[in-house]
Amino acid sequence: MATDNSTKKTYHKKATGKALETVEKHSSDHELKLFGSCFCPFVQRVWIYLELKQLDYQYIEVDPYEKPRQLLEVNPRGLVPALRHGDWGCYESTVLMEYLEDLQKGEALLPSDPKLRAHSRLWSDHINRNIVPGFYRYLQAQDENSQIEYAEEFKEQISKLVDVADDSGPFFLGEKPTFVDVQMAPWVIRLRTVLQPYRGWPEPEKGSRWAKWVEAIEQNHAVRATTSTDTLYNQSYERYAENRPNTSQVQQAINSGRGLP
Ligand SMILES: N[C@@H](CCC(=O)N[C@@H](CS)C(=O)NCC(=O)O)C(=O)O
Repeated sequence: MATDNSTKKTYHKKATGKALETVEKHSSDHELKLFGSCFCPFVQRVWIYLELKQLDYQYIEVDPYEKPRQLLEVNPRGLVPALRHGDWGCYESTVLMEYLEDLQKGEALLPSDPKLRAHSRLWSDHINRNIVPGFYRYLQAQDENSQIEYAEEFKEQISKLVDVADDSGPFFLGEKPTFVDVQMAPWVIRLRTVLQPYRGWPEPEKGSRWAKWVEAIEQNHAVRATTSTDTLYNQSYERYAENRPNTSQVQQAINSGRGLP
């Protein structure tokens, strides 16, 4: 029997809420261009970075599954985020954050002490290697036993990060958000808007260090300025929650046990 896809939700192609206001503020032509997609957490990292540093830039919404020419010119792999700066371009969210840092404009988001910089890079690597794939593995799991198993693994990877965060916080290194907070923030937003409705992800335990961190991230002005309404994420991630075939390169990498693109 043919499947009825008429009630299925798919990804949004236009930001909503505060993120839309920010898109509109940054629609004029500028030599620094961020090619992004409103639902994408990797894009949101770079977008938060630009907002925290209060840099001038142009935001250009693209559909990464249609792969328009202007995206492919910067990133032949056709993934967002991609950044064009004058006649030069680059991609990969973590690399782009480092590039923006190296411009030495706006507030520094990597600490100046070499040891603290290494600490930040080490835990940023943990987020990319363990937390991000753990999120998708858990969300894409369809049977209950795997969901329980992957929920546990995901929680353990988050706990490792929280255990090495500054004791009083509220952010990873203390009072202000820095590199690691930005690496993590888009997935924190998607815990409440995606994992909670689809997988029953719990609210952080009241009074815990984790609760303090989540609240600080959710309230941060740059995070808010780049966040759409809850419905946008909820609907955009139904594809992952149902593990729908051909959802994305990330989804396929998880299904085949490969590293993320
Ligand atoms: N490792 C990349 C991942 C970027 C990524 O997977 N972006 C998704 C959107 S959230 C994409 O462009 N998908 C297009 C596709 O799957 O073809 C990064 O950190 O920038």
